[in-house]
Amino acid sequence: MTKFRTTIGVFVVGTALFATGCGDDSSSTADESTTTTAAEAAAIKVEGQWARTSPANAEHGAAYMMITATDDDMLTSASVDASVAGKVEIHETVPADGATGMTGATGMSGMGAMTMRPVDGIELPAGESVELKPGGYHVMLLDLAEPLKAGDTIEVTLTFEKADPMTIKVPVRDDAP
Ligand SMILES: [Cu+2]
Repeated sequence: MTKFRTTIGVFVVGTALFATGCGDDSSSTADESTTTTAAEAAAIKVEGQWARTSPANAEHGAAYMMITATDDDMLTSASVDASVAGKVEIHETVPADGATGMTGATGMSGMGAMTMRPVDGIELPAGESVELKPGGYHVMLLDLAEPLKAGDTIEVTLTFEKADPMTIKVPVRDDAP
């Protein structure tokens, strides 16, 4: 009887120590401070953010928004949780054949082939609203964990040259709001 109790006690203590040692596991629940009140004092304002739905099997997605900085700043990077996408880049969309000078071909500049490329960042001149939109700058979500679906909301963390990083909630939509 005594020996039995001792065994139980050791087992419980051992379990408690093990749990403490692993306190930094991934089961942390999202805190409830999800309102946007913290943004009031920030030097950066983000509006109209949305992410485009991906067709089934799409590996990549994009997020758009309007960013206004009170002081000159620069959007230098963005990130999302690994459960959303494996990698995030800041992209700009440019004509695929932008370097060629097709002089004289007026009126035919409509739907040329477009491509996109990573940029080091996006300049945010003081007081000026800079728009990330389809066909222009965007936050590129690479290697999506699963396709983006309308009604979903993803969290995107924006990093700036001067302002503090901020995490915004980005609704997934079929079209621009
Ligand atoms: Cu892109």
